[in-house]
Amino acid sequence: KDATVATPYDWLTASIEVVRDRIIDQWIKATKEAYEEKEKRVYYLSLEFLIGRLMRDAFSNLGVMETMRAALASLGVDLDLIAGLEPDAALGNGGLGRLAACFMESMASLGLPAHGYGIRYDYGIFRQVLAEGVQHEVPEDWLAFGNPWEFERPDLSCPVGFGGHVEEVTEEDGAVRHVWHPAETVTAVPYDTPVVGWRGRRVNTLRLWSARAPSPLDLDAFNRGDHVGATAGRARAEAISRVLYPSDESPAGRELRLRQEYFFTSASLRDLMRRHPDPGKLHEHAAVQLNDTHPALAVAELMRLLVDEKGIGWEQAWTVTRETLSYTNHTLLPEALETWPVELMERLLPRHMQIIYLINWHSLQSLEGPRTEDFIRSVSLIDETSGRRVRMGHLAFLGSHKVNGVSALHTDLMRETVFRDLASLHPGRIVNKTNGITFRRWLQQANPGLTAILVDVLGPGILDDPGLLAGLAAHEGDPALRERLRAARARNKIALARLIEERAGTRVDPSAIFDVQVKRIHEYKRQLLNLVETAALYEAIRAEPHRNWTPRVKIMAGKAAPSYHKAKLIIRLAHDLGRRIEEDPSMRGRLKLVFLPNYNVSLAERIVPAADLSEQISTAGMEASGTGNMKFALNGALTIGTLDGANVEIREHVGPDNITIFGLTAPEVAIRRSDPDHGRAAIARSPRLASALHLIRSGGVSPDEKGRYAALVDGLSDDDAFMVTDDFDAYWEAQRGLDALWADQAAWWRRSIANTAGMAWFSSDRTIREYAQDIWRMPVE
Ligand code: 26Q
Repeated sequence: KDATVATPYDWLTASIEVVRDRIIDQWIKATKEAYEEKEKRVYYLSLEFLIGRLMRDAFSNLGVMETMRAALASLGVDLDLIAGLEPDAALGNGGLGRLAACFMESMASLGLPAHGYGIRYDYGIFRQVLAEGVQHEVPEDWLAFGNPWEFERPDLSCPVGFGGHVEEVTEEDGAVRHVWHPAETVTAVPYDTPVVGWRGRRVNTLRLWSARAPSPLDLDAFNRGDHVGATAGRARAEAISRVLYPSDESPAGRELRLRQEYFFTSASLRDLMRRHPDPGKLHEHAAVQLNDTHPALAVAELMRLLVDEKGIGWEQAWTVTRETLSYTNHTLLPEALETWPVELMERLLPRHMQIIYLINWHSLQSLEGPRTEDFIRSVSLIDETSGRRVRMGHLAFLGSHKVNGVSALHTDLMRETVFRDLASLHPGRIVNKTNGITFRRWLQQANPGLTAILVDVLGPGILDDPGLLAGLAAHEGDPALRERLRAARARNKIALARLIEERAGTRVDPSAIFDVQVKRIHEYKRQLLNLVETAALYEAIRAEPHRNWTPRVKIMAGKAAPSYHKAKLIIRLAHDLGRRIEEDPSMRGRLKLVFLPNYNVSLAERIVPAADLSEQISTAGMEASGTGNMKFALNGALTIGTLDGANVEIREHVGPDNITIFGLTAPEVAIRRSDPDHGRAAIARSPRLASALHLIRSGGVSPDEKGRYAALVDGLSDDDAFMVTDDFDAYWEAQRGLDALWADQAAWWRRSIANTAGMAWFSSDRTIREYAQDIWRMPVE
């Protein structure tokens, strides 16, 4: 296009294509080197990659940001403006998907030969639109204007079968071979996206599969005049990669989901096996990491490929499979553990079901000594409690040489709960790999102001070695540094205030505490605890309007799963309570509550650097790790949180005086749960809690529908499974302690500095080094 007719979007595409062409040489080199040197490679299988925007990442990692900025400026184009037009690649729900994206960046930055495998969804996580606090889901058409980052590779397409039957063929030597005759075939077409490491160190590949019908058109049907039927097969096949399932933490047992899981697992395994010609030695050349149970069918599929298609004996195939695969668990919530009805599995994947039975038989066969019925039931691959279902976590566990938790606490709980009996049979299989985040995106790109100060104080080495951040501790009492940090934060807060005005239509005071809770909406994450405390604070300020209240802006954001009614009601409560506060003149300059719509990676990049306080208040024992907690602490926000997930380790690294911990511990939660009356008792003990709940329950924030929150509040007396009531008083006290701390800015900033200084260990580079050493058995610098 000529510059006179080019839109800003065209400039974006052009900028990406210019830089993209420089990536390709490096990219081809990396592919070739790995092939020639026969390096071991790692394959990260994940149904989610929540990468967000790619342009800033690629420009910054290649070191061409300033060159591009200047070049564009000379053409009259503002780089920041066009960067804001790039759509988020939002192919994930939350933490699990974002972790996969951070890992891809770290693997490239560490020079590891790595491939990500997933699905190229036409529609990523839905766009959240709020109408009077009610969430509506709108399709996220991220590919509408094309995607300059991806390369279609039709030459590498791969057929994936479904359904049909299994034939037993007896060979001349009497051996029985199984031949699966699928009733249906779908073609998996790969799309490759380059993943650029820091300083262009290495360019790896994210390969996402798109589903195509092998034959796009049934011409016979068309010629008969059946114009709809002629493309029906195509619609069915292509539905597989149409849309990401938006339920985080609670598997909706839908057939299409199982089809997605098998589709990408099968295509990925077959694709990677092409690269390693000797299947009997696959484990020496390939490490395959399963991101949760979503690709757990890899266990059965790899066995099928080795035994049925490559003719390898069962025992050897089982060794190769186990030595190749490893599995990361991300949750212990019982309702989130994936299981599939045997009947569905038999219909969709008949050969895999046979293999699963065989694996189970071998596993149960090898049990030694007398075992109780309960023990056998608990280690079986088949759950028989309500209909017969395949336990995908158990399948992934048995088929892996290492199974990891994502924080120290979560790993301990894995050993004690879901996998207790399996772990006793396979000691040493469960290991801990605490999550991390890429500092390139979450510090350097998201917070250039803070980064510049860190470079100035600690030297440019911090860009390459986060360990040097520890040097900041020596400056914790330096008033000049504190002032620079405060000014940088103030600029980020002003920018966020502007965004809040644009998107939520309300003005916030950048000099107030920015108190932030942003994450998926879930009962265990306890946004409700935050809202009840906000209601209590509202009442306290009303009761004593002339006291010197510390000004606070509570900022919340997050999506609710479309069918999760309670989560949607919590969003609505945030909206209603926020409005009530807004309408009350006595709250002005004291309290504000805003809920920002459509939380995503790009919004997180603007919120995190502007936060003073980070809310990490899940019911102890329920948040596997959390990674938002790390992003905030790295950027100098103080944390108020429970002893849950990675909060426990954050406390160890930043020091217990520099984090505000409150509430029941995981073992205390377990004990308290056994008292059926704990909720009612906690409310009776706390007049402040009772009053705040009454305000909400009686229509105090919803005068147009007084009963709107009745069931939500009553649930807290009857069955407060998430300990909102039990932790309320401790949370309130912790918050008031932070109010007092804010008044002593020197003390606040000493803590903030200690946070940034102590967070180096949470770099995903550290996490990936640990995976490489202990799980993948690959060399890394
Ligand atoms: C499963 C089956 C069917 C449909 C959907 C799902 C599904 C989808 C997404 C189940 C779970 C998820 C996502 C889980 C998740 O994000 N877990 C988070 O993982 C982070 C990275 O380890 C942790 O930090 C968080 O604590 C954990 O909640």
